[in-house]
Amino acid sequence: MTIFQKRPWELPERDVTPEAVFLNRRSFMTGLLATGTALGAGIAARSAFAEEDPSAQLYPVKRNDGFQVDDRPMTEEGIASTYNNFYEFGSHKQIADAAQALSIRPWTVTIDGEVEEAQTIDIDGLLAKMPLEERIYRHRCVEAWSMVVPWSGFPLAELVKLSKPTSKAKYLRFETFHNPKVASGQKQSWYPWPYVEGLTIEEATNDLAFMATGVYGKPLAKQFGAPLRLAVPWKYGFKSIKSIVRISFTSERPVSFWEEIQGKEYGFWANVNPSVPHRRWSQASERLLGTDLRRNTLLFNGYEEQVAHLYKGMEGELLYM
Ligand SMILES: Nc1nc2c(c(=O)[nH]1)N[C@H]1C(S)=C(S)[C@@H](COP(=O)(O)O)O[C@H]1N2
Ligand SMILES: [Mo]
Repeated sequence: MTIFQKRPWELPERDVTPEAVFLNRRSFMTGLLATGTALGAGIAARSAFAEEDPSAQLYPVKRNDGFQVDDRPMTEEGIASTYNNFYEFGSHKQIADAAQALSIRPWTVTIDGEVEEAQTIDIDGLLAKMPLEERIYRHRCVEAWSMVVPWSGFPLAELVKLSKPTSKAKYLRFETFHNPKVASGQKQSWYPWPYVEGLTIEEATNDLAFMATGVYGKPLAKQFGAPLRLAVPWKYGFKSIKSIVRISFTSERPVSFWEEIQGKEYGFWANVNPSVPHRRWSQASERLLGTDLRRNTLLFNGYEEQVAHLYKGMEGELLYM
């Protein structure tokens, strides 16, 4: 298979041009035909891994009807779980099989920085403590595709409470695992690994900010960012950092992975706004993953009512990139 090694920030572009979408699909189909057996093996391996997940018996969890999407259909699991962005496993969308190499037990999350006391929490201990629920969220990638996903997990605000931040804590800095031995993308030294993202403490304690631990009524499959990923649906998808190992409370605004690579295109705020184009393409509409439908993109991805107040008086900031 030919994989063109472009500079990372050029890659998304092929997804926003119709020709590129066609080419992508065709190469995906060709790839499927060519690797039929390997893919079959991958699916078998995936379900074996799923059975080993010690949190499997926690799911499905009760749906919170306060978080529904009624303007578009839910994305099929088979689509959402085979078209992913997870650069640790490759700068293309078909990373699901490669991601199975990630070991998700034991898994700990370290909480440090501006907190009363730093702590390292075991994921299963955390899951036992947190109020798990299911929420259906929109997800809008900066590359102008989108999906609707039923996440399971708990409000990030609960984890903030557990962390006991000091009065100096203004931001949360999230970090993904770093292990080039299993994640071959992390051997590519031009990326500033590990993947980092950040939120203000006001954003993190907003009701919509969610820590996903499951999806489609099961523990998160690895390609979704098992065992713990962020879901901040009013922001472009790259803010929703996967496979988190560390959360630091800081007084200074953290620099996120994409911001460090290409700050002119990917900023800290990254709130969805159809009328503010990316420097290289329009953000006015989006392709619904797994369909040929396009929809007009919504301000704050349809969550304006819940989050617009967070940005009052910040007109000077680059809120929408
Ligand atoms: N660690 C890490 N987190 C990540 C990414 C990544 O490459 N690495 N990609 C982001 C991007 S651009 C998107 S759109 C979503 C994709 O999530 P999905 O694959 O579950 O659809 O994950 C985000 N979180
Ligand atoms: Mo994305």
